[in-house]
Amino acid sequence: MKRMTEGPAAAVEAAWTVCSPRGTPGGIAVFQISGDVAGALGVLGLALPGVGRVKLIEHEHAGEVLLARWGEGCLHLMPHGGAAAVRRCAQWLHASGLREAAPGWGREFWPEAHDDIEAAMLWTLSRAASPLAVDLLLAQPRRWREAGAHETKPDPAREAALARLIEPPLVVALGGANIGKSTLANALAGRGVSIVADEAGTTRDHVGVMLEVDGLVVRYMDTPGLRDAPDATERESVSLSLTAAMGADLVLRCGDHACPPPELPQELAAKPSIAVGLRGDLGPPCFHANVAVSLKDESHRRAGAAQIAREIRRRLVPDSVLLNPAPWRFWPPGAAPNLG
Ligand SMILES: Nc1nc2c(ncn2[C@@H]2O[C@H](COP(=O)(O)OP(=O)(O)OP(=O)(O)O)[C@@H](O)[C@H]2O)c(=O)[nH]1
Ligand SMILES: [Mg+2]
Repeated sequence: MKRMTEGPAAAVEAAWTVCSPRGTPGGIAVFQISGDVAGALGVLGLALPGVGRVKLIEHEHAGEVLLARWGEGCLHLMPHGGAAAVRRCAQWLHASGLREAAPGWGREFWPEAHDDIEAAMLWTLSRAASPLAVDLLLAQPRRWREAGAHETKPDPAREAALARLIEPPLVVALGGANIGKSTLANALAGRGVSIVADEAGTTRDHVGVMLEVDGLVVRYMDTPGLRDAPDATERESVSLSLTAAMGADLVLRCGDHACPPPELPQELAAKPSIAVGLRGDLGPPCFHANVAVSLKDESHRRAGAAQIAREIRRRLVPDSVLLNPAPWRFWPPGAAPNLG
C-alpha cells in the first residue's frame, strides 16, 4: 500500500473509505478503516477493540460513533446516518492525516460470510434506513442468546413490519384538489418539497421524497388532486396516482371540511390506509377522520405534522411490534446466521 500522507499518520499503512450507499438517508453510516487498524486507531487517539467487539464512543467532533472490529485488518466506524454527522466524521478522518481510499477499496477485508449473529447484525445495521432500527438491531445478538434459537417461532407479520425499518416502505397521499396535500408533504419534510398554491390542480406531477416520520424512514409520494379532470393530461395524472397507490404500503386518504377523501377503486379498498382530515381550522372534517390537523401556521404545522408522522409510523410499524422483546429474524429467508 502506498503512503500518501506525511506527519503522524504517514507511517500507518491504513486507509479509510465510506461504504454505506451514498445519497440515501440511513439510520447509521459506515466508514471502513482497512489495513493497519491498530496504527490508525492510535493516530485517532482511540483504544483498539478486540476482534468481533463493538464499542460505542462519544467523540468531541464526530458525536456518537459505533466502532466494530470485523477482523485484524478491518474496522467500521459508524456515526448516525444524517448528512451532518457523516460530514463531521469524514472531516475528523481527513484532519487526522489518514489516507482516504477510493470507494470500494478494501473489500478484501470485508468478511464474505455473515454466519455469526454479530456479523449478520452489523451487516444489516449498515443497510438499515431508519434510526429506529439501530437500538433494536444492536439488541438482537443478546436476545437470541437468551431466548435460545429453537424456542422462537417465526412471526411473519411482525417480521414484515420490522423489515420496514431496513427498506423504506412507500406512503402515497391521495385526495381531492386544493385540500392541503402538498402543504402536508412539506410539513412532514420540514422543508419545501412540493409546490403549494390556492388553486386546484397545483401539483401536476408525482413528487417523491424520502422522509423520516417518527424515527421511520419512508418513501413518500405527494400526488396531484383526484378530480374529474377536464383534459387528457390531468386524467392521465389521476390514473398515475391510483397506480402509485397500488404499490403503496400505506395510503393517506386525505380530505377537509368540505371535501371527503375520494372513493377508492376496489383494488385499493383493502390497502392499509389512514383517513386524514386537513385544514382543520376551516371546520371539522366532513368524514370520519383517524387524524385531523391544521397546518395553517408555524405552531400548528409542527404539532400537526408530528401527529400525522406518529400515526403513519404506528400503522407501518406498530408500538406492539417495536416493544415486543422476542428476538427478531432480521436476515433474509434462507440466510440464518449461526445463532450459537
Ligand atoms: N386555512 C388553511 N389553509 C391551508 C392549510 N393547509 C393548506 N392550506 C392552503 O390550501 C391551499 C391548497 O394547498 P395545497 O397544499 O397546494 O393543496 P393540494 O391538495 O396539494 O392541491 P393540488 O396540488 O392542487 O391538488 C393553499 O392556499 C394552502 O396555503 C391549513 O391547514 N389551513
Ligand atoms: Mg398539491
